[in-house]
Amino acid sequence: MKITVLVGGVGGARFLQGVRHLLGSTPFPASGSDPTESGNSVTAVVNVGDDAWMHGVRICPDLDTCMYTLGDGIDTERGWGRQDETWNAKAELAAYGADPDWFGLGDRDLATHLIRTQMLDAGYRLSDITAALCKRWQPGVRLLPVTDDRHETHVVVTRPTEVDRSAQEPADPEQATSEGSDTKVAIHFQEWWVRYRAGITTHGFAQVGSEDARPAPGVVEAIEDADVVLLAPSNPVVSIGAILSVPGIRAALRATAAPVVGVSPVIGGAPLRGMADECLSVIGVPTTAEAVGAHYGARAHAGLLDGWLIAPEDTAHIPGVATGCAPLLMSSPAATAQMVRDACALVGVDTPEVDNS
Ligand code: FO1
Repeated sequence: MKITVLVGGVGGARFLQGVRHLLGSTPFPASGSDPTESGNSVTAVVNVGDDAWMHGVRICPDLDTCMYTLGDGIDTERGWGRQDETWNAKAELAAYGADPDWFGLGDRDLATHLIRTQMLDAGYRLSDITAALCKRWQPGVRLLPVTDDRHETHVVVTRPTEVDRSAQEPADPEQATSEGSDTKVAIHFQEWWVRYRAGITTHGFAQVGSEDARPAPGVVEAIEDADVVLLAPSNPVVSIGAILSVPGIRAALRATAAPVVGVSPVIGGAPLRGMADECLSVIGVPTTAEAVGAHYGARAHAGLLDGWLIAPEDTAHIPGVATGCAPLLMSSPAATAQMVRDACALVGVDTPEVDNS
């Protein structure tokens, strides 16, 4: 059986643990290996919108969160970065006054970014680099960046003015307006998310990088050849939305013979973690299971979904989409595996019984 999953960071990684629990670890298809030996293969198409250059290294938060989580190297408390982490390099950078000082660059994590940056400098593609890093971590599923091209999520905000305007008459009235609170700037998603915690006036999101970003090798095939495609309960705007914004992805999802099923990231009208509600309100989508499902849309009506799995606390009626209820708390890989099973069943795809032992 072949399952392909579109995932973001923390929620996506936990969801992949459930898919792996359901189908068992699938061989990481080194070139030429037959991933169908066990009859099963799991491919994760991972968001790269969070990716950023910081302190001269390339950081890929969602790929690393999936790799560390599935490879048992994640700090489970934070949900990102390495367990048993230290922050010496971060402290030394701050001592030099190096910006940014608001981003948590861990010493162990830094090794991953150094390897990735060296390989990028040597001309390797991100998808090849990810496969190389996964040789160490053995995630048990194939992790593919949605694109090898730069496709960062930037956020249009009104940056809070550093100057406390009540305390100072601006010397130059012009300067006052130029620093006025109505100045819109685009900042990187990481600054919006980590430095400002989405707590500033936000006008919209934009994908920045190569105008002609293309799906990474294997991504379209993984969508076309799947028995089922799942949209993980990741942030529908800056994770799933950023994946869908890569030219060619939507077309592949609408064309695949595999049913496409989404799992609601909203439970009881609120997101489980992260700031999906802030992101949804920026694009004018209510934070409800029904609104998010309608935002993805029914494949029968120019959208993407054949099925939409929601929590018992919620309701959703989306014409053309088979909607079902199941507990959506990813409290363990076995519980998540049951969610995956329920999502597949929604569109008539049989999967093995969940091993709860
Ligand atoms: N998230 C934070 O809230 N604070 C951080 O300092 C931080 C550092 C960080 C370093 C590496 C990495 O791979 C992820 C990191 N994250 C941090 C998470 C990151 O911002 C993710 O993009 C978001 O959590 C959304 O997935």
